[in-house]
Amino acid sequence: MIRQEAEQRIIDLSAELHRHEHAYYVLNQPEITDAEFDKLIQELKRLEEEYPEFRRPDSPTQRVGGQAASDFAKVQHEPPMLSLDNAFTAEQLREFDRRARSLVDGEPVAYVCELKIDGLSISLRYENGRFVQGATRGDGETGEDVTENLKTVRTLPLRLEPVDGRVPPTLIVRGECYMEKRTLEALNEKLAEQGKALLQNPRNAAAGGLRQKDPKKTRARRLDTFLYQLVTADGFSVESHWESLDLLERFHFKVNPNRVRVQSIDAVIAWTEEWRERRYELPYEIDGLVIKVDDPEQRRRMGFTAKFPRWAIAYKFPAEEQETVVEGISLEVGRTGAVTPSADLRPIRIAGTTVKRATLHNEDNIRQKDIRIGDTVIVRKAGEIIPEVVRVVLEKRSPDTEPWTFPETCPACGAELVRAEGESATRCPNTLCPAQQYRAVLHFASRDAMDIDGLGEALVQLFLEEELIGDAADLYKLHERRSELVEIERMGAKSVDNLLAAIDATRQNPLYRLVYALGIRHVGERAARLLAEYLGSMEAIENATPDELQAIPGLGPKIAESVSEFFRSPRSHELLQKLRAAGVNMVGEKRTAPAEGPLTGKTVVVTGTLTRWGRKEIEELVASLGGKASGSVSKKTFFVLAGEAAGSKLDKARDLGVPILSEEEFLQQYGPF
Ligand code: 3BA
Repeated sequence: MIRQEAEQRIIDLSAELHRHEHAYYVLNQPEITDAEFDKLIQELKRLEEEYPEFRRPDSPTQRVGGQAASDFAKVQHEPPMLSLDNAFTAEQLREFDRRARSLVDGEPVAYVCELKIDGLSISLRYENGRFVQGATRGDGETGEDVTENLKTVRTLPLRLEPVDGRVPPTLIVRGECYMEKRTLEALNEKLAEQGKALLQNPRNAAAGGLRQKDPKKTRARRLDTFLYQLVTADGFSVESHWESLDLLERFHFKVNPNRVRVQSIDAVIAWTEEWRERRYELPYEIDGLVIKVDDPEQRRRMGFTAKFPRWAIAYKFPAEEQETVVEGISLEVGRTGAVTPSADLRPIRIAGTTVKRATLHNEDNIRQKDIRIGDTVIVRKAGEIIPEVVRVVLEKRSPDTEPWTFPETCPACGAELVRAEGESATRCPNTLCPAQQYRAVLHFASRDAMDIDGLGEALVQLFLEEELIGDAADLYKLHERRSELVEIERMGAKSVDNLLAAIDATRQNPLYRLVYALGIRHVGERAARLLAEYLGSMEAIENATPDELQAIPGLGPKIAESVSEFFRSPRSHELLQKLRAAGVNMVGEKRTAPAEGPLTGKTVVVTGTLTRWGRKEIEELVASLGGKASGSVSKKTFFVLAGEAAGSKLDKARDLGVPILSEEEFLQQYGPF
């Protein structure tokens, strides 16, 4: 075959395969058999290998997944991805409708009703018809770049189907990435076999799938998409949201077919009633419905509150409740020693899944509800939330049940449990408790912490039981015991070497990962980054006083106290000493010292929505003036910067006599920026 012919054949094959993918995955109407499809893909692969210069990034062969990402780059969402206000009852929907109509001078309002897919929101970008970037929602302003992973999602068009013979130069579309129920069940069966933690809901499954470092793993998760919001399509005009959904379909996006446009809130309510039962027929989970004003001009007039558009609302179905029996109450010891009770239940089906356990939260909850072993109880499961026991069915209580009392000793180590004054949690005070150690090592190795590939629940348990490790720092000495590891059941030489290499690589991790991995109470990833950035080394963090810690912008007294407490413990010193000796990186890029400026030493509280700056931006701006942005108003607050729809913080500021500045006043006094 000559070069030119090859190029033409590659183009033709790509077009044909794109067509078949759409027919098969999006429309569910295959035109050829799987075998025929495979044959075409194989031919294309061969040609592209022979003529790599003709391979395009949007080729159907590229769904296998490209380069593995080490860390996901941040993506700024423009405009930000909003969130939705909730309604739980028909009356709340009527209230939403009344308000919507009053905002457009009593005009009639048409609504589009959609299913609310339980998944992870994503934003996709196409340039000249090609898929160039996909990101998760994140906090709405910044998400993570998961382009390579999204390319493996079979329903996602890698190139747009032209509409009226053309594609927009830029197209931005948003929607949901999700996993079908049976895919999730199959995956959970596999995880259970491997003794790993199960995925709680489709949202976690999608999030986990999209955060795989290796796109091949994402591909294996068989994720899917529904798109529901056209943000930009230069040169294409639509008169309504309803029309934009049709346009998305014509570009070959997968749009949920279960949608209606209605002229009254009564019709909206009828639709919610229809789906209350029908939702269980769907192959995927929905966590409600979304009701949206159809007319873009009306939307514009309705505008936004601080957090939500006033032209859309999520309707949540009432949580499903079922009756079952408490067969036992078991305790779990967490990483920081908190002991959480949960009910072992006679298995029941709730909202399409089997439920065997429900959280009992804490001692007071059990006492207040007087939950006893043997009781018949009402269990509720609502969306993401772990099932919980709502109440006991007292009529069914047998006379020989006894009130349950919280054990006095730790189920894992026998230490006497303690409950601090004013706290609801019961704790095991023994930092050497094997259950805490287990959780601590697991946390240390987890993805957002040190990220040790291949070290999961089963192995950590095994290593602790076999006394190959006593704490997380011992992981770095495992290489000395390679031969013992190889002997261990199920671990071949190759997987041992992979694990040792993975552990070794984490010695060079950035400082914030280690800070987070220590598992200090209240120190999440954000606080860990702040500590690492502002103090620059583990030593500086260890030696910082609570006041110095609190001076870090964005770090509150609760975290500061917790950090100090952690480093006061001899146990923590020993752990850090061992980590240091193992050559784990303890220094980071230090941020330049806080700027000197008109706000030096002052604390400012920002509340409400600002028009010029996002949350992070204003915090940084205040920091660049030498000040610190804090979350709560006190006597010491220098001033409150109030944006739109500011709430209770303003009242508090007025009460305390703290000055309140509008955005304009702030700009006048401290600008120009
Ligand atoms: N429609 C989720 N937000 C949705 C565009 C608005 C919106 C959703 C929706 C704000 C679903 C909030 C996150 C977000 C894109 C912001 C839907 C669903 N519409 N059908 C009105 O099916 N889960 N979620 N996503 N922008």
